Amino acid sequence: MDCENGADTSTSKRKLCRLVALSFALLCILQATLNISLRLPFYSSDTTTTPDCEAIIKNLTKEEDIKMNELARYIQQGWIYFKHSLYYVSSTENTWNDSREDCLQRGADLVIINSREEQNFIREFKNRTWIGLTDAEKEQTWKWVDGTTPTISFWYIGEPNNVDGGEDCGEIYFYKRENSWNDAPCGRKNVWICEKNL
Ligand SMILES: *[C@@H]1O[C@H](CO)[C@@H](O)[C@H](O)[C@H]1NC(C)=O
Ligand SMILES: *[C@@H]1O[C@H](CO)[C@@H](O)[C@H](O)[C@H]1NC(C)=O
Ligand SMILES: *[C@@H]1O[C@H](CO)[C@@H](O)[C@H](O)[C@H]1NC(C)=O
Ligand SMILES: [Ca+2]
Ligand SMILES: [Ca+2]
Ligand SMILES: [Ca+2]
Repeated sequence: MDCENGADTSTSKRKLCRLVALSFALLCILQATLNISLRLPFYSSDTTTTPDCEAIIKNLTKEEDIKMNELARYIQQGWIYFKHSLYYVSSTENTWNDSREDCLQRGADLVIINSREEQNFIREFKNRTWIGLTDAEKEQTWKWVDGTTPTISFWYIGEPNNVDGGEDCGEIYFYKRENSWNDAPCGRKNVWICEKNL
């Protein structure tokens, strides 16, 4: 990977190149730790361009090496990698607040859904799950746990409906449908999903 030299001196290009290198390294670690053979669609037809995992890992800077070790640890603990984030699905159920607290203690936060792809990825877990969405601060003003307003949303028809004035926490309820979000009482106990951005 020709990251450092050539005409590409602009920072964003270099950043992108670094990101690609890190993604390769991550795949290498996935391959090593899970002992699986990843068949990358864009490499399968041309084996000569398959990244040399050992060489790439040896070439990582110290900072990147620490980062990769951290990633490997998350993956060994059962986190799942998808599009530059790691996801953790709880094996127990808890209230929205306690679920969020668990995510924070894991160095993450409740999942923030930023795209249709991510929404459909989360639905694949096929469970009723808390997401990082709440209108507890101001009724009907929905905010993600990072304080942002949703740019894309997937409410089920008729939701959010704030039943009995007591539904301030977002969940994936009707996961069989793309539009699957519901507002539920925060004290309900659900499975939860944490997301750690990389
Ligand atoms: C590792 O770094 C050296 C020196 O920067 C470079 O020549 C080589 O191509 C790199 N190897 C890989 C696999 O990135
Ligand atoms: C949903 O979560 C509950 C609670 O952990 C679990 O018992 C159940 O098996 C899960 N369902 C699926 C489809 O994973
Ligand atoms: C959740 O936590 C917030 C802040 O820590 C608190 O203000 C709120 O009362 C809690 N809600 C519930 C339902 O426990
Ligand atoms: Ca996200
Ligand atoms: Ca509400
Ligand atoms: Ca509702």
